[in-house]
Amino acid sequence: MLRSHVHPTAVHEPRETARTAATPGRADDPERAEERDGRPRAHERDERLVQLLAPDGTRTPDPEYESWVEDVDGDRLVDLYEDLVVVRRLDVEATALQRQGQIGLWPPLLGQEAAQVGSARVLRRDDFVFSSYRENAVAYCRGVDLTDMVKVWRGTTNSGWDPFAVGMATPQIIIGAQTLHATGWAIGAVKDGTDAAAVTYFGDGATSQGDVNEAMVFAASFRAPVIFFCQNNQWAISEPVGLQAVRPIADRAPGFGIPSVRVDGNDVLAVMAVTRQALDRARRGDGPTFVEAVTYRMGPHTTSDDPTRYVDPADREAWAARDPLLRVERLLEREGLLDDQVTTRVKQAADAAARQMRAGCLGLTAPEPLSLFDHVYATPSAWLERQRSQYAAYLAMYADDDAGATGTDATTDGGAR
Ligand SMILES: Cc1ncc(C[n+]2csc(CCOP(=O)(O)OP(=O)(O)O)c2C)c(N)n1
Ligand SMILES: [Mg+2]
Repeated sequence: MLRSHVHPTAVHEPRETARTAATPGRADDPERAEERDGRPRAHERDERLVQLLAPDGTRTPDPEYESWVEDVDGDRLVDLYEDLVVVRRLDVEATALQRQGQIGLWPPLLGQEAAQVGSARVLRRDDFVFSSYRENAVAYCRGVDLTDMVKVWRGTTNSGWDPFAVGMATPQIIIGAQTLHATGWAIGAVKDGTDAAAVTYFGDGATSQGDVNEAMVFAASFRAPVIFFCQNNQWAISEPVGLQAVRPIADRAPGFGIPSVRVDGNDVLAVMAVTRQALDRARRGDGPTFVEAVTYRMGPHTTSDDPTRYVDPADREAWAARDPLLRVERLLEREGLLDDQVTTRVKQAADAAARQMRAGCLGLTAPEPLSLFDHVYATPSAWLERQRSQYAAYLAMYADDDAGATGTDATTDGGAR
């Protein structure tokens, strides 16, 4: 299913070659075939996706990819299910914290849990993740502290956590910039003589950003061990993917000399399989891989967005039927692995995580506002000092107003559109 193999001459083969070679048993692209505006939409073509688990919880045979997850036994499936439930619960809790004015903004991941958990759970500790703002399930899998996850959104820190402690850089708001960091890190990993890989997460919209394209040029040239993991959630805020991509997004990578694969992003097993294959290539020295995980953002872009203004409810409903969590639940039911005990334990784990996140968030204390200037440069600069005193004068105007002076008011939009 890889759109091109490592062999450089294969990379430039016309796309039709890969299409006619589609393996039987692959699921059809889950998106709807109707056209609304007459434009050909990339995701409405006769494209195939790697799928191992159908929405009804039955397994989809796939000789090429099922071997990559043959070690996933019943216990591992239950663990994956727990991950999916916990990250969804955390997402709900963080959204509630924003609605209650405790954090300024939250970018929900509802619908994208399998894409994130499936890819993150197959990484090694010494691999390194460079993500956007939406990969909170990846952060959870990497072991990011739950309070650290919301800190930056509460405005009590400039940056959430120590990247080296968890092998994951803090979330990038500048669309696509993290892909450059990942490529640079991966080139460095080779120079260090390790077989660790970088994984960079970004959205469908980001693929039109210069940074992502530049990162792919360098990754291909240096055969950098980096996985470009694109979550095509169909939207870049309110812009549908079809507006910027007249061909599937995965088709872009072979033009750079990077093999790519489209996977059902709502299928945790298929995502694990393609990520493992890509990691294997990276570790063997065969360079980068581009993964397009076809999924759907079931919620708003952020808590500042109102998707009812641009999302067709029928689309949302169609995707709800392909819910990544439900299909694992159905698989577990089919295989007799989901009894009351498991359900209760998983629910308790999710509730406990949510409580922990909430308590941690509410316990965060606001930093002294002028400390913002402390870590900008190692040595003082007149320019920065001038800004500091201007800000001090500004704060003095609100000396009687606790919220304004201490920066604890998190009710404003964080501005991360
Ligand atoms: C360089 C840059 N341009 C524009 C923005 C504003 N912006 C924030 S999110 C977003 C859409 C990104 O869409 P996509 O890459 O599909 O990721 P998703 O939010 O769907 O996960 C835009 C344009 C930004 N943060 N950075
Ligand atoms: Mg998107």
